[in-house]
Amino acid sequence: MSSALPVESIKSLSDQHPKPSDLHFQYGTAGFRTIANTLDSVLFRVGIIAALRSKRLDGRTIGVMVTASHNPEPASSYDDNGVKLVDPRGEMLEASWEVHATAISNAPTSDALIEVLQSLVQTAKIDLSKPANVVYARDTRPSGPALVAALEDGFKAMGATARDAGVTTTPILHYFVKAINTKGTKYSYGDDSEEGYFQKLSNAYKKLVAGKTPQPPLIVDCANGVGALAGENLKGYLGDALQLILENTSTTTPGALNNACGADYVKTSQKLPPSLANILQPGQRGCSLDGDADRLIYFYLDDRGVFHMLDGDKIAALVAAFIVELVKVAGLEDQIKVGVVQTAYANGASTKYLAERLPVKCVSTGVKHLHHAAERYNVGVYFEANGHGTVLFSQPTIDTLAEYQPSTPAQSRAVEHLVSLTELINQTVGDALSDMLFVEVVLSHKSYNGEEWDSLYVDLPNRLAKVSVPNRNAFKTEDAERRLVSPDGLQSKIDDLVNRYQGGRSFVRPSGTEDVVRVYAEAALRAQADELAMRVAGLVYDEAGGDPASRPKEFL
Ligand code: G16
Repeated sequence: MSSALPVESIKSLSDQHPKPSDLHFQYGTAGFRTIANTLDSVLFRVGIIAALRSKRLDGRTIGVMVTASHNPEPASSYDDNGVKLVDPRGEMLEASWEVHATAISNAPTSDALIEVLQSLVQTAKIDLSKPANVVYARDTRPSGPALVAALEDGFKAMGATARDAGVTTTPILHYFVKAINTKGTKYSYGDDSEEGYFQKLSNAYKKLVAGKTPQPPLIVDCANGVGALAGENLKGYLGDALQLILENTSTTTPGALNNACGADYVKTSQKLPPSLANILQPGQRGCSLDGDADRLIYFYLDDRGVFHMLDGDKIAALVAAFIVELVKVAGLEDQIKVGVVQTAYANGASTKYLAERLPVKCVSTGVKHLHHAAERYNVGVYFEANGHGTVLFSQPTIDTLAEYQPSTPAQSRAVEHLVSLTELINQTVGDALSDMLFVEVVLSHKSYNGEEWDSLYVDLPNRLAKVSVPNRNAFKTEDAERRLVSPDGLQSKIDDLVNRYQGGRSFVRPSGTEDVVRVYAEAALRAQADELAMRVAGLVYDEAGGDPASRPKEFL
């Protein structure tokens, strides 16, 4: 193996993937994400970055996922796509490499690219004689295959050994990365195949619900995305243990992905996907995945047919309380401390409910922030209100569970359940299918229907809005994104508005995945939450210097 960069092969392939001169790329909250037909050079370069990252980590396998998750896929050339890198334990790319990825993606020419790469090799002390191993996958977007071809050219340029995991969900790709890197060790995460993943989840689920009355069938809105394929697979492994009714499974219909369906639609519009209107019956549970199946939102219709949403906050409350109870029954309260991590989007009522029972921490939006904060607890439960989340069991906690000698049958059952939960939960990243099974386990143990789960606490009415602005980077935040530091003076105007609403709370932050600024507001009454959101959005619009002619009417 050569110990120098393969300059000629990088150059000649890079010339086939030129960077558009007028664009600036940024590795953000969810990797690179923008209009698909501008991403060719980015994908090629991500192939190179993945290979270098693997070499830097002694040849450990790095993951690459091509997806734009919940973003729309209009049937036009303006559909979004994206790509993100996964580090060896299945977690998001280390922050310092996000900066390298951004610099590499913006080198204007092939020669400039070589220069940036050379400098990275030096500063990051990369031993180029090490092997490079990568595993990659994509979601169902039509733009995926061409982008994957560019990515493969990046691997080829570096001589990396790359395994194609095909079309699969983001969480399955994360699972693969961890499974490959722990293979044959005492920390083996599971077999590095889809079969291994589905077996692991379904076996754990079956153990956890053994002896319980089977749950009524569950309607699953697959967002017309890759979750439909994984859901179909999972159904087969679950057999009679849980009946899944998969809806919105049109993975090949142009423009159908995330369109009026999926977790983001349900969370943002607070409505049932119209496609489920004649399917979901009063009293029945349903849930929505997003386009790459890493988010989950539940819902139900009450007796009067009124829609109720059970979002990431409600999931956190349900599962955290269940884990705390198991730890207590097991007699491990003193050794295993459970904590919860949320973001500013968490409903104020959920934070109050959780904080009365557990330590709760608020961090900035973005899985990496939540994941790292959750790692500080023995058992860290993290969920974003948008339905992205998971539970992390620290290695010492897993060891404690393995070594513990229960003294009663009840203790022993509780420990067995906790061990099964460590198998059921995809601890690498939020996983809609794994989370869905976890929720079903808790509902089954507690004999809760949707309404009983919902009654754990009452959500404060809230509203999300987004505002298109000429430059979202002009918006800078502090205090876990709860306050703006720029544009100058805007936060005090928001404070003045918020003070006029009973139970009012609102914040503004630039999105990391879309070219917009997001606005969140909550208040004691629904009409007030809506009004506050619209008024704050109006302030944002004015402050950002948007064209008055395009000022949205409802903001006036
Ligand atoms: C990604 C991130 C999430 C984040 C979401 C929206 O989700 O992984 O942590 O909440 O984007 O981020 P923003 O408000 O900055 O656009 P996904 O499901 O799109 O990968």
